Amino acid sequence: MPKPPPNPPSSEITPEAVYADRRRFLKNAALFAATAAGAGAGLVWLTGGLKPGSRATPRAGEPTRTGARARGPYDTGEPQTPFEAVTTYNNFYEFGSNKDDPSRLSGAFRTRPWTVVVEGEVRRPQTFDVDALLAAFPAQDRIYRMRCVEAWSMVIPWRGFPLGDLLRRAEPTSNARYVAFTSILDPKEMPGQRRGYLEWPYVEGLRLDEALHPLTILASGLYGRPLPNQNGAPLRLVVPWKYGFKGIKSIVRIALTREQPPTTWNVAGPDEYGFYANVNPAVDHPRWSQATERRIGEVARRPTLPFNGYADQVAGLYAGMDLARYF
Ligand SMILES: Nc1nc2c(c(=O)[nH]1)N[C@H]1C(S)=C(S)[C@@H](COP(=O)(O)O)O[C@H]1N2
Ligand SMILES: [Mo]
Repeated sequence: MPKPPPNPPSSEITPEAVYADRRRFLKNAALFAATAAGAGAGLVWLTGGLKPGSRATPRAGEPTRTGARARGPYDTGEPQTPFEAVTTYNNFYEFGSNKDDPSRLSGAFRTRPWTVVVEGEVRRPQTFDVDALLAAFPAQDRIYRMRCVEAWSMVIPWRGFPLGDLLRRAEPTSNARYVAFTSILDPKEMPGQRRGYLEWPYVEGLRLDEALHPLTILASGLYGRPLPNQNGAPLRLVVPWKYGFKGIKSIVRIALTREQPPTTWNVAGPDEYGFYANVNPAVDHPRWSQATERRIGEVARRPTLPFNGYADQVAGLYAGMDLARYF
C-alpha cells in the first residue's frame, strides 16, 4: 500500500504537505482573523470566551439569554465554535482535501430526494425517505466537543437523534455485532471522488454497543439549522468520544453486520488510523502527538482529554481492552 494520504494536509501537523494548500490556508487564516475582528466578536472569539449575544453567528436553537433552552445532560457548557468556522473549516474529501473546499464546492450538491437504507442483521430492514426518517425520530439538541485526529477541535451544537433509536426500531438479530455506514457515491457531483485521495465511497463502522450508546447520534442540523452540505447533509454520524473521521457524512446505508467492517481511513493507513479511534492523549499518531489540541478560535493549545472528555460515560465500553493495541 502506498503511503497513506495525510488526513488532511494540515498546516500545523504536516507542514511538508501544505505547499499546495498554502494559498488557501492563508485565505482561511485571513477569514479567521476577519471573524475575530468582526462586529462584537473581538477577542472573545480568539480566547474562546464567547458570551450569548456577543457575536455575529446564528442563535437559533442555542441557549438564549432568557434561558429558553436549559443545558441538557449531554451538553458541554464550553463556548461554542462560531458558525462561520464550523461551516468553512471542514474535512469532506468528497469535495476536496483543503479545509475550504467543502464549503466552496458543495453548494450545488442535491440532498433531496434522499434515501437511507437500514439492512443486514436486522429483523426489519427498511428503506427510508430521509424526511420521513427525520419525522419519525424527533430531533434533540446536543452540544458536543469534536476532536479531529489532526489535533484541532471545536464545540458544535448539533441537532439530531440517538442512532440507537433507529437501530432498535430495525430489531437487530442476535448475530449483529457491528454497524457499517456508507456515504453516498456520486463522482459526478463530488469532485473529490474523481480523484484518488481515498477509496470511495467513504465507509465507517462502530461496534454495536458503541452505536447504541446514548451519546451516539445521527445529526441533521447544527446551530438550529438544517445541516449545511459541507457538514454532511442530509444525515451524518456524530460520536463525540472518537476522532472526527468516525463521523461519516451524507449517509445512504446503515448495515448491521457480524464482522468488523472496513473503515476508510483504516484501509488508507492501518498504522495511522485505527478502527476504534477513541480520542486518546496517551497514544500518539505516528507522525504527531495527540497529547494536546488546538481549539479552533483559541491561541493556546489545550490538553486532550481521554475519550475527548466523555470517559465517565464511555470508558466502561472498553474495560479490559488494550487501548494502545485497539487504537
Ligand atoms: N464522507 C465523509 N465523511 C467524513 C469525512 C470525509 O472526508 N468524508 N471527513 C471526516 C473527518 S476527518 C472529520 S474531522 C469530520 C469533519 O466534520 P465537520 O467538517 O462537520 O467538522 O468529518 C468526517 N466525516
Ligand atoms: Mo478528522
